[in-house]
Amino acid sequence: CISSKWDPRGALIVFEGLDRCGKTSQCSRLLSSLERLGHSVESWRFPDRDTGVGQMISSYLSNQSQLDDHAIHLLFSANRWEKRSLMEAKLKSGTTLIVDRYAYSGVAFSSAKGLDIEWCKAPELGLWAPDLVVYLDISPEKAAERGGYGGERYEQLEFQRKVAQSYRALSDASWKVVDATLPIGVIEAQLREMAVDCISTCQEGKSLSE
Ligand code: DGP
Ligand code: NA
Ligand code: NA
Repeated sequence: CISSKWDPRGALIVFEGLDRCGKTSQCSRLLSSLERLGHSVESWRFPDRDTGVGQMISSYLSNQSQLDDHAIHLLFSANRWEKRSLMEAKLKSGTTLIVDRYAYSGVAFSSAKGLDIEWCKAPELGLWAPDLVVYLDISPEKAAERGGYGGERYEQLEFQRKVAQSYRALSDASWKVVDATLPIGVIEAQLREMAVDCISTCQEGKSLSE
């Protein structure tokens, strides 16, 4: 724990789910509504494809390069580590971060390939722990029906079924599971309420944890 118990700070709000669950558009809606409410907030996503490591990940995802499953796992993790100190600075300065995918994606996608789950978790240890994890829940079949996948490496029904199983194994009672098949506006309202609650808890001085 690096911050005094009483420091008000921004909240770390993480969104997880299968590809095509609607996370990305819900993150941008949430960003706008929190901004309208006057919160200091930024929207982030992992992988962050703009860094050097992120470019290697992007090339792997678009099948332009091949990498050992362990090696790519460590690159995804490194991509989160390279943003850790900026994340800390933002949170401590009172900015809330809405994050589209985080360490849970790392573990869910790599363990879906058959890598040992404990091995997958190890490089993620020490990243900032989210204050709220929202799982946008959709069946792999329904997700696949949504306007087709973009054609990246993991966007295949069989693999997404395995990812769904991995997420189930990873999730705990603290996760907020939201039905991703509800109307967009209904989901948006649910997420806004969860986020506002979470932000006020952090403003009351919840300490950052690893
Ligand atoms: P996105 O930009 O959210 O569409 O993510 C790109 C793809 O990479 C998507 O299929 C999810 C997957 N992914 C995201 N984070 C990780 C990670 O840390 N490890 C692995 N293996 N896959 C990830
Ligand atoms: Na994707
Ligand atoms: Na996405």
